[in-house]
Amino acid sequence: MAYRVPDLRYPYDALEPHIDEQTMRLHHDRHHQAYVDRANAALAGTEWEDVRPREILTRLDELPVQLRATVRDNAGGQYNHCMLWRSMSPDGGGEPAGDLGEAIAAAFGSFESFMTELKEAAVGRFGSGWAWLVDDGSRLAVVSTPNQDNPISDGLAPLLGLDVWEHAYYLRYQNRRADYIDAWFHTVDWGVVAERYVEAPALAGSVRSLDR
Ligand code: MN3
Repeated sequence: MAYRVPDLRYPYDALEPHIDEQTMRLHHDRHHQAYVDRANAALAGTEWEDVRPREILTRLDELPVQLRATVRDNAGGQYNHCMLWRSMSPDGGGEPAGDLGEAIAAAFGSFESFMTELKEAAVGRFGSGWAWLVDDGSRLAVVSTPNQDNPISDGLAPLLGLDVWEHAYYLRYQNRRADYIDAWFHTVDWGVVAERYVEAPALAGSVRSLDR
């Protein structure tokens, strides 16, 4: 049951002008595929090859030490990018309503304050990594991670991830990471994020119950 790169649910050019077609092709077909290939090569023939990336990322300490760094980076790359493609949409943007909208307002004061905080975390991430909206089981927060680390390894349920590796934006935005982030907000599918929010308490609880 090797990992695979899922097809996009929209055409490569569907997120224009915010995210350009060439970036989507390279990011999805080449960069994501490379994480999948490296994860599969590392996991093949081990007792971990049928374990889903999400679970592996909560059990990194249990991996054989010679596999750990490679699997952390590349199972992380698989999980993070699968989340990313699903949480973007040509019909994205705006702001969330309902329970998620209320939870964001409760945690950050307003949706605008949340966007500011996520952007600051994303701009402030030195080098390559991600900024995240997470649920710790009781409240929402913004965190950032280096490389392909996912907050789930720290017991936090990831609701939305923003990729700030240069491969995510350099072709169109060059060094203007902040401009890319402003544009990316127009692609966020808040319906998908709201579904994750519904599942998050159980996820955060199950992560905590691993007692790590
Ligand atoms: Mn990426």
